[in-house]
Amino acid sequence: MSAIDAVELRRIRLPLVAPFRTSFGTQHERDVLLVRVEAFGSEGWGECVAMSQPIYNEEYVDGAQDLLSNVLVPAAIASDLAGAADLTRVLAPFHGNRMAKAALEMALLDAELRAQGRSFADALGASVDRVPSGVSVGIFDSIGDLLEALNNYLGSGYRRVKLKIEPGRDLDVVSTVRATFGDVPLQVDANAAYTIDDTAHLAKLDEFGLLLIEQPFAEDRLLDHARLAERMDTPVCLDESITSLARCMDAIDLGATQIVNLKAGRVGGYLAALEIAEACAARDIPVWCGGMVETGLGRAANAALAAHPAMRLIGDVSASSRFFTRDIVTEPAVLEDGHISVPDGPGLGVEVDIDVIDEITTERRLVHA
Ligand code: NPG
Repeated sequence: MSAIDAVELRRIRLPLVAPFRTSFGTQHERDVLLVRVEAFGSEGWGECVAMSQPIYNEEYVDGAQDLLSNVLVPAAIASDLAGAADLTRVLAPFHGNRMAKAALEMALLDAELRAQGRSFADALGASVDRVPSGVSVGIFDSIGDLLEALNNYLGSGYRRVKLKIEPGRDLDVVSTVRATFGDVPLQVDANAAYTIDDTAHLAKLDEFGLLLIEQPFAEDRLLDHARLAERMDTPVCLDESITSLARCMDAIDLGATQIVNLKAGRVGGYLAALEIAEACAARDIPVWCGGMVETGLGRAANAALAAHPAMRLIGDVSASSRFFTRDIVTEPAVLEDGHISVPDGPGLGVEVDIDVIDEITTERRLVHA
């Protein structure tokens, strides 16, 4: 008998409060694949962080949905799965597609932990009950609009700012933000928009006292990142390049990353993320929790991960209102005193608002055991 009774895949569309622009494109809404499982005698929800198109990494929602429906879910149902932690073994024959795998693992973990009356925070080794919140600010055409947005975020209490940069919108933007907001904790994210030829230009960012520069070069350019790190005082932090524990350890050993942005979806799930967090802590490499514009489900799980003691820098765990007017959970994450609370109820510790989900569902498929 399968540990999984049923899996439901739902596609929803959540409008964003404002367009979110990065060097790889502009998002106006979040197109999310939700996974609901009936397993281990309970129910659990997961969220796939892949984007509509393969512009952040190679995964995309249609692809994840197809793979989950036709390959991953049938394989998991047909397996002798012993628990959520066993999913990695069961899905090991299928290469890559970590965001798709992570979504199923998240739903199974939620179900299993609910059955045990245990929280994600407890399962992930969280050591605090709230985490300081950072905000990621997209690219703006007008510097005035950027400063106004930043002023609002800082006014509402965000503790750290991440600015998206791209060629032509970097030194001036950072310099103006520094001049306007003084020594606010600041970092930049390039989403792979530069090449090694931009090294001298990027090194000019050193004068602004940034916490880090995130992913300046393409995902597979580990050595180029190591070369940049030798030429810059600002710590280099990899995001897209960190796809697994092995890749992360290689990047550290090569000197390609002095700090790690950890995103559960990108590395295959919260359990793989925990392993990486622990390995980084053992090497004294600071880690922080990245964000992928998650719904209230992923936001709850990220808050739990961000509460791990290895998370030494402020992450992109923001209030739901940073991106959405309406969330799919009954108690969306709020910013209080610049912090987000770590849910402590069973599983994810948040409850879905099924009426909202029904209203914004664009596709639905149920796979029975
Ligand atoms: O706060 O959730 C958030 C967004 C943080 O900037 C952020 N995420 O490149 O890290 C990134 C970026 C991203 C968002 C990447 C969505 C991919 C999808």
